[in-house]
Amino acid sequence: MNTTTTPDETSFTGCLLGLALGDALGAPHEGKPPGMHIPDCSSTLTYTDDTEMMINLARAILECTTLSRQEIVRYFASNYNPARGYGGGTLKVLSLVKDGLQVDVAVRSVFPEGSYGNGAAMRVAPVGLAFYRDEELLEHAIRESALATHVHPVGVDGARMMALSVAFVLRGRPVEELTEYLSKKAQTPEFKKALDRLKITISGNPSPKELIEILGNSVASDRSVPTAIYAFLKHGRDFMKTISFCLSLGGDTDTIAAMAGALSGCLVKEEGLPGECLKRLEDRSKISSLAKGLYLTAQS
Ligand code: F2R
Ligand code: MG
Ligand code: MG
Repeated sequence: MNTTTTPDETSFTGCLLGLALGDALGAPHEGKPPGMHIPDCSSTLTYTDDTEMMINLARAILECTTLSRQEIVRYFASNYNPARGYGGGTLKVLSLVKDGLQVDVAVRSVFPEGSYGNGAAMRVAPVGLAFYRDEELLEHAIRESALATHVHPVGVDGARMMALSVAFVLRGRPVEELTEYLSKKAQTPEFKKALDRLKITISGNPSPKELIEILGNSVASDRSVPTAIYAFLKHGRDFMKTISFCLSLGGDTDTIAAMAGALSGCLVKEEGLPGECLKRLEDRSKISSLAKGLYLTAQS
């Protein structure tokens, strides 16, 4: 894979802390209509399912000798708090696996064709970090991490778009080339079309309402991952501007802000994240330690 620069540890911590901050700041506004939703760092920033799953995935990467969907779902199912606002399909998959059902059966129990929700994409950043140097390992890990809960091709492709974006930013590739790169990598017609729309939209200045119509703000992977990438491309060099923009769109604010926050955090590094908000982030030091572990894994 074409590596232009060697990232340092603070790109890794910036990425995972950026994801958790985006999730926690977006959570109070999830499901609201578009509007002026101001990120509030004045009290404890509590994360939701997006970050809980990211933490479990990072732990699986660091602790498993062979990274498989069976191992990954075991981490998800044994360490989840249903009160963190999980998607209904994912919640059911995790409870079935916890009760002993095989993962490949459980993942088709709610939606026979699998979930196209953004659950596999919102948590996948640790995969992009750990395997950014090796395309084959990266693709394998993306697939196994997605198939632990999401087997619909659109759910899997959303995770691919996010993890490939993290790896792209980490390798120091020019951000302006990201959409073209992803267009070549997209595997489903849904994502190919969404990326075509993104390419056209990025050069304009649509209102939040227009942007939602074009790219979406819902829990569907192809209607939220491109939106997060748009937010990153427009505002990613300023972390809080990126998050404020995501919140202004309404809809799946925690998840769109988590995905855009991971990309922005990777680019601006930990020092580019707002210190006052970081201080109040739940499990900050645990997330930081996981990111440092992934940094060591990526170098080995
Ligand atoms: N679930 C939520 N938010 C609602 C509750 C939050 C509230 N604040 C609270 O505290 O309770 N957010 C989280 O869910 C999203 C990620 O979802 P995931 O993991 O992909 O779940 P799921 O259930 O697989 O998919 C989500 C929905 O998409 C629709 N869907 C998916 N595949 C489908 C298919 N094949 N056919 C029809 N519909 C399908 C369903 O409506 C699923 O429930 C994130 O926003 C996270 O923050
Ligand atoms: Mg959530
Ligand atoms: Mg959400």
